[in-house]
Amino acid sequence: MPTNLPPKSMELEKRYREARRLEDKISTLKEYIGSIPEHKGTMKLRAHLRTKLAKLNDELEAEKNRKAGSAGRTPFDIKKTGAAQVVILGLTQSGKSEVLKALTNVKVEVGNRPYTTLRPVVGVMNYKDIQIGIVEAPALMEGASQGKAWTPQVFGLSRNSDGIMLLVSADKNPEAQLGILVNELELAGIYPGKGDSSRVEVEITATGGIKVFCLKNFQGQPNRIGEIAREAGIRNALVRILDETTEEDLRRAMLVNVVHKPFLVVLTKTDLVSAEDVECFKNRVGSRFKTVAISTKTGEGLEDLREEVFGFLDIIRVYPRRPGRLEPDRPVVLRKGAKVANLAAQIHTELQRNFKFAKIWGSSAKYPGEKVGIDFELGDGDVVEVYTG
Ligand SMILES: Nc1nc2c(ncn2[C@@H]2O[C@H](COP(=O)(O)OP(=O)(O)O)[C@@H](O)[C@H]2O)c(=O)[nH]1
Ligand SMILES: [Mg+2]
Repeated sequence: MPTNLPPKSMELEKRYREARRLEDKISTLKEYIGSIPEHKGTMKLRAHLRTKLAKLNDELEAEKNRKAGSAGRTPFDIKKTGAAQVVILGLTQSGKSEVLKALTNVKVEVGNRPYTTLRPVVGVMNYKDIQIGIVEAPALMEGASQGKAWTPQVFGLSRNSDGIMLLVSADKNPEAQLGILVNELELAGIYPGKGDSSRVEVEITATGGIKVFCLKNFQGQPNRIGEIAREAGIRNALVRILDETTEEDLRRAMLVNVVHKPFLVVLTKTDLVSAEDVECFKNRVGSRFKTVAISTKTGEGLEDLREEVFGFLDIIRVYPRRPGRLEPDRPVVLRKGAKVANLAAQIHTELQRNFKFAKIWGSSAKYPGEKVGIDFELGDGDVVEVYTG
């Protein structure tokens, strides 16, 4: 609490601290922020308080949702089913319900009317011994990130998912549809990319100024980092630049809570356009996103789609087998790049603690039953026996 604030701000700060109800906290915090003089010396405090305000608003929203839901839950509180969960996003009539039906055999209403699906609908896709949860989200509308209709919850669903399918119908300017979807997601801080890591991390600290790690990955002017931070109201922070990062990436990371999710673009209703149109779309979009073209009417591309839904999630299935047994157990789903250690930890911490060696069968084994250590990287479909001592 800086001492150079005017008495009015000090008074409001006290009222804010003493407020108990969430609504009161929010209203006094707003007044408090409004009362702080805007100059360089109060920039960090203001930024900090604005973040706090955003968090309180989120809490209030969650509380309201809890009260609104009949059994204390909203239709958007979807429990994860299966090894991973994928969300289907698209404008209305883009074929979302048809795709959900085709992938999961769940019964959903397919309508000629726009906006038939107002709540998320969940289905389960069985694929190669594992189950992947597929959720059809209500249609995304332009301006969605500004909070129209259900859309804040749709973004919540997307943030919590393991991957996002973007559906665009071939007969209605699919590139324009894709542009709207990607733009809306980016405004909501959801970017395409690997699920588990962002390229740049910004950790706000109390003192020490702006410290940068791995500057070599920064593609802009190094002296811009400090300026960008100041523009975002951040004076002290650890900035870790994990991979190639532009000034724009850094600015976003400092301004919004950015997450990265795998995106899969699905061109639907290909039966309504020519093969040329489909090729043209694939050529133009394929370099930016993984793209599959399908028709639920003719069944074209549906098998590819199932494969891609598994493929774009960057997961592998590993089959643990207890030593001495003939048959492996049910597969464990791990992130691509996972090691024997991750498998052992998933099965039982004991296995990891008392690990001696493992034996591997499958594509990543040099020969069947190869003996490997705890840091060995596993591949999809491997059978693994873990030995302890
Ligand atoms: N010709 C054709 N029509 C489709 C296809 N997929 C969906 N439709 C039609 O497009 C309309 C909207 O489909 P729906 O799955 O409800 O879209 P949603 O609003 O995104 O869930 C319906 O009239 C479907 O029959 C397709 O592959 N080919
Ligand atoms: Mg629908």
